[in-house]
Amino acid sequence: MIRPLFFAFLAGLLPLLAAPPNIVLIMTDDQGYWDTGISGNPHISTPHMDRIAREGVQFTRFYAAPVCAPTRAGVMTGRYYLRTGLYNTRFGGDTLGKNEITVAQLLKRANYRTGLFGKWHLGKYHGYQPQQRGFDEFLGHYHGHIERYEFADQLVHNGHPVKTRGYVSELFTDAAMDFISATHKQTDQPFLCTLMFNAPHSPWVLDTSHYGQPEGDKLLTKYLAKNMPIREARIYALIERVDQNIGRLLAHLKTLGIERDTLVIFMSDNGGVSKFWKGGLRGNKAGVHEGGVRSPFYARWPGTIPAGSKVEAQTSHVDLLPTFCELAEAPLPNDRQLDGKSFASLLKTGRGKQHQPYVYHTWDRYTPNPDKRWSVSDQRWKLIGLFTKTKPDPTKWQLYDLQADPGETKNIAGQHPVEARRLRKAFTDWFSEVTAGQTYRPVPIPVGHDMRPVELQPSWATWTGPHINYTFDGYDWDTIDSWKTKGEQAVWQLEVAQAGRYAVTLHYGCAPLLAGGTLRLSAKSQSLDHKVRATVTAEQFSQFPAGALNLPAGKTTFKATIHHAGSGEFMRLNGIHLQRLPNSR
Ligand SMILES: [Ca+2]
Repeated sequence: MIRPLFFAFLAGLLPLLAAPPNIVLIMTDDQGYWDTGISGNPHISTPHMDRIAREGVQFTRFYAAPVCAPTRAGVMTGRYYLRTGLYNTRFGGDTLGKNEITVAQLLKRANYRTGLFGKWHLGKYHGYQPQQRGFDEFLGHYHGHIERYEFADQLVHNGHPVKTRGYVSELFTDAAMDFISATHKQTDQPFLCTLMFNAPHSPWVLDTSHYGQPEGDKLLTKYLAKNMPIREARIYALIERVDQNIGRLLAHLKTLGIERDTLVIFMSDNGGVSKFWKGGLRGNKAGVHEGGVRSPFYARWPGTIPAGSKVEAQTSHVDLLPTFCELAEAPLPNDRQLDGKSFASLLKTGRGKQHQPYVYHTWDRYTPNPDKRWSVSDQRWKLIGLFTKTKPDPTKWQLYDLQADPGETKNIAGQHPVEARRLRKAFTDWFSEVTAGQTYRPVPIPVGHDMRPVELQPSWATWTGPHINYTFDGYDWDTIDSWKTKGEQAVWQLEVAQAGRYAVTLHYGCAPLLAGGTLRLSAKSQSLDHKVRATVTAEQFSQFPAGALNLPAGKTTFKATIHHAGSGEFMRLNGIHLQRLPNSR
């Protein structure tokens, strides 16, 4: 009798003795809750995403934020984005505050090796880049999206621009697989591998090929044959292209013999943009209805998570950090409020009916606003408010019983005023707390930390004048344009690391007949003038050295002003590069 008892005792200890798992976090970009086969979608084929759910657990009420960067901020910090200084997906507001601590930093302290492959979208300048926020290895892009998916543009490796070839979903997967192999074979460390696909975000580019029919075209042909609009067919094809790569990654873990030591999570970063089949959910990305915020969430850890299980408790992207820290035995930061709560026990048991008492959403591109586009849900009820112009208008609130009506079709706010008031109070209490002390302005651009040029991007500027305009065209391709008259101006806030002389290089296009104006560049009391030159056409951006300015250390305002107007549109300014000159003090 002693022996079985003894072994039972040992078996009971085993989970306690188990080493912290490797963690592979796979995130897609703009994939809807409904864009997988296992969600019931009869049109899309996602066998490997489905397999993660089938061999593990599916969380049916897992919430991201309505848009990209807020979710990523929440995943990285365990805190709602409004606490982190981040408030936008553009205009420099897509920068994670410097005092935030990321899950990668915390897991590194627990001996994890950390990698991020793909989209970051939490800051591009010195001090804000992934390798400076806890990632040992980063290959990917800083911004919300890129333009070229094959021979991808805007990619960087640990702070340095790089050239790559091949299709971007394969490239990021290869990088993740190589990171996993190297960590497994060359170190005795566990790893956190975050694979952040930029697909299926717009501009919905599939592979091209010099030879034969590329894989993306095959998938596109398949989906077009189902009589869906080309936009939807592209999105489905992009998702299946990601799915193929998830298949390669899962096979790689098996080949290395580390499947049972590795937790694999699949999720999206906000609601879906596809509209062809939505499984009865309402809304899309950027909204606060379920379709805007509910994300697929599948997790597999063979031998630990019971296969085929489902968790219906509402959980949030902010729960990932505390969950990972619990699994990694990494202490949580004790000097700040976390919003997330570990769901490690829900993962391990594959069961759970309650987790987060409330999940909150709000999204307004420019200024966080407690009366515009907000929602709060508990396990059963959800209250939504939209676009009140002046003061809160409770008669416009929408209340849904998510258990009876997950499609949010019947507004029952009138029948349940007590629930509506309770939820509104929970939301406003939360909003006041997470926004306390925040200013929501772009951080000043760090300049002069090393000798490399720093680009002052159009989207980080503020601009004034009757004609001047900003054109969003994919971050690195944005311009300040349409300006015409003397005094029209773009302004950047800088934080100069080291006083010195800085070369100023302008990147712009200017139609031949419109050249000849003068741009004045100034910082503090100095300025230099640049006579605008023609390019072949305004959409061709060339580099023009404009001279040098002395910049003092610390905060400085840098201005580009029309000093003499030309004969029409002044220029399309794509960026200004500042480069510290050698031996300058
Ligand atoms: Ca997104």
